[in-house]
Amino acid sequence: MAKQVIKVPDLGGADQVDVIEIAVAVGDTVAEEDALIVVEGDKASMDVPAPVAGKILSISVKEGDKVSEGDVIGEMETEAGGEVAEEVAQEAAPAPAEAPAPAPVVEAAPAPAPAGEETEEELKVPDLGGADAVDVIEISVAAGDSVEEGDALIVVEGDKASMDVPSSASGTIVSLSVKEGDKVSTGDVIGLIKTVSGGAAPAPVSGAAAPAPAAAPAPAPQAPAAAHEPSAPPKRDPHVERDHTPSAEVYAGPAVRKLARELGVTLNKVKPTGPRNRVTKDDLHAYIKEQVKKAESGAAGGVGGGIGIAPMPEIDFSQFGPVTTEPMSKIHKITAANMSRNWLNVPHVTQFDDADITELEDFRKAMKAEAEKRGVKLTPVPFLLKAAAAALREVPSFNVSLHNDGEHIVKKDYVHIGMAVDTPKGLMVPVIRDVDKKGLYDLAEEATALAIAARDGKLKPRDMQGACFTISSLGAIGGSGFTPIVNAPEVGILGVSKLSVRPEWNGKEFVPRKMLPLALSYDHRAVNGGDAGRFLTYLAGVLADVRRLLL
Ligand code: CAO
Repeated sequence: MAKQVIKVPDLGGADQVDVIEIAVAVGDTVAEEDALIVVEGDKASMDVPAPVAGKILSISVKEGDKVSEGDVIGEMETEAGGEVAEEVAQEAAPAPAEAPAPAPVVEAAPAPAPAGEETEEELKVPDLGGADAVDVIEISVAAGDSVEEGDALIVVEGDKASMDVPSSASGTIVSLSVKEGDKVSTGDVIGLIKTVSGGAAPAPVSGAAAPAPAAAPAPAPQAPAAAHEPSAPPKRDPHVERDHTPSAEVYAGPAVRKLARELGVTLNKVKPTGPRNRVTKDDLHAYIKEQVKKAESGAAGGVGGGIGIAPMPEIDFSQFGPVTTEPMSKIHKITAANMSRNWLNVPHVTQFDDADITELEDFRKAMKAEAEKRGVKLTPVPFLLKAAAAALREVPSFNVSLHNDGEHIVKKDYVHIGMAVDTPKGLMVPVIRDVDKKGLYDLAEEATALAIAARDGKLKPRDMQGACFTISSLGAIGGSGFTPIVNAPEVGILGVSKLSVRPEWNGKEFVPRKMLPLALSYDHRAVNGGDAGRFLTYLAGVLADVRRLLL
């Protein structure tokens, strides 16, 4: 048994790469080539494999650290002698000066074009660090795209690493010769790029792979793809099949990792569908879509879990006393979803006022007998409907809906008003059409019929559609005020509470008056406070003197 110091091997010229994953723990037994850590540079991520089999004694790096070639990763207990760490460095290090230089892809370079002249040149796969026939797993550009030198063209993947293949020049992509799923090797043509010459020859892709002028000296021996840190896996044969566990749990290319970081997604939560359980960009998009959907349904009807909203904890209420759990009615569930949606989407403001309905009540009582003869119950509700209709005509900015495109307002030239009805199955809001054109008796009759239909469960969907505004009257039940929730896409709702007789100052003395508490909630995106003030003042004025309806 010997203790071995494990060091970061040659990173293909890359320096200060991020440790994005620690794939082992102290005490783990690993086979030679098992991933110890995963590092990521600007263009590629790669596993750093164990140089020998053994047991992890210590780990000197952690996620987020930056490492370079030769940095100590940790220590291993191995069967072998003490030379292993050195061997790794030898094996992975750049070829010594006297060693044969890596065979460069030498091609005749185009003669330097005069400044400003457009030329087309081939984009080729650079030195892949000995890898051959690697998979094209992503095409990052399309014909017509403008790219800068160094921008990723495609992402390729071998057995041990994935890497971006960067553009060797700045220009416009003319065509692509590869597609996802193809296999490419060093020197294969990726496509054509149109460049505008500044008078100098295009920059080489890399010392080893870029076309070099025929007359130019052979590039100095160096690690593969040094210009594209760390685009090549270590020289240790990266194509030997080996177990990726546990790093395989999050197996993704650098572009996907980058996107995941930008979106704040933890990659191991994403279901991989790519080859060898690779997380693809599509997987990431599917995950985000799913999360958004979840968040929306949480916001719409669930009990929390919307974007940025902590979900409600699950509580076992039986620990506090006896409970029974019953299913919610369909109406209750729909109401809950709508309320959440409206509460979260609509910036609410609620304005309050009291309408002096002393005279209205006198008139209503005076007309009660006549109404009954007609088979109609004259409550305050028909008066409220009529007054709201008049206010909607008077202040038309309340008779609108916000268009879904966020850029238009839909103005309505009809006045349909919803009336909240409390039913044993839940809240229902039937709609009375053309309220502005109907008389009080008709409204009273229709309101009663709709309330009965709602309580009997006989409303049809159409009976509950098309309202411009809603009235929610809790007057018969009680309470001195409440803040109703706007029933979007309407932009206003009137909450009516129980009238009370109060001493009001008439300029000379306090006199008893019947005051009706009103609360007007409105969507502040559609309606401004001034209009809301005018609307409620006008409505209260109509209720205070119903003769105004005649004007
Ligand atoms: N103050 C004092 N008394 C009032 C009143 C008020 N604001 N509004 C109504 N009343 C009186 C009525 O005059 C009637 O008394 P009389 O029989 O002596 O005339 C009594 O209360 C009962 O009225 P009603 O309920 O039969 O009829 P209505 O027209 O007042 O209301 C309806 C109809 C459908 C609006 C009502 O029955 C209802 O369901 N209200 C609940 C609405 C609701 O749930 N809103 C909350 C929505 S958000 O959760």
